[in-house]
Amino acid sequence: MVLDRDIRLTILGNTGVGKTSLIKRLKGEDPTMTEKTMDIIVEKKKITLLSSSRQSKLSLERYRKYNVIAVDNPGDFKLRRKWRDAMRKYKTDGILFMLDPSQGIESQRVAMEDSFNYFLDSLSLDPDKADKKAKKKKTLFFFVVNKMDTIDNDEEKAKIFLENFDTVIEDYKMTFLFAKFAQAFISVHKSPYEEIDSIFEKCKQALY
Ligand SMILES: Nc1nc2c(ncn2[C@@H]2O[C@H](COP(=O)(O)OP(=O)(O)O)[C@@H](O)[C@H]2O)c(=O)[nH]1
Ligand SMILES: [Mg+2]
Repeated sequence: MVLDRDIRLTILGNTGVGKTSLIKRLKGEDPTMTEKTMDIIVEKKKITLLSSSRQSKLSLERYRKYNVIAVDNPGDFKLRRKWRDAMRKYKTDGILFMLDPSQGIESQRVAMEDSFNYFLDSLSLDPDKADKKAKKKKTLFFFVVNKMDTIDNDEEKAKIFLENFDTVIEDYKMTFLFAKFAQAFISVHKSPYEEIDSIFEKCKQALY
């Protein structure tokens, strides 16, 4: 009986949006001290999701543990070519794309476009083949607005900020027909553990 399941997530986004901090939080470490990420770093953490512990004692789900394999990436544009290798090597189940409302929109939109292209490249370097694979691929794109504390936790503001990325997200949807899409609004520094955990809960629900 296999009770453990993997959730393989690639964390992408412009530099400084909070990717490394999120992983630290996932691991239960102090997220306020991060160093610049210069290479792909794979972090693994076995977690029992909150939803599992709420299951009845008769349910297998109660005893299931999830191995979250979070692949951290550098955000600098010159290092983004590593994204393709990261996704290919660790066979990502989905992308957790982080956004920061205190940063400029344009550079983050470029990062989002880069993530689209490198994901396709990771499927095949032949563009036509990659498009075909993408059409059938079951995957998850999770857009996480971080640093909600910098906009007074105003979800309306965050939604208006996210609208700047609608056209790119629409392209994702038209290319990855079987993908699931989700969004969340958090502060890696300030959100309670349950809110951070709920991101991984949603990933689980989307993938299993
Ligand atoms: N105010 C605020 N700052 C944050 C939050 N999350 C991360 N940061 C800060 O943003 C900066 C970049 O974080 P880091 O995780 O290294 O970003 P990365 O380049 O995407 O890995 C650091 O100074 C973090 O302390 C947050 O929720 N709120
Ligand atoms: Mg980093």
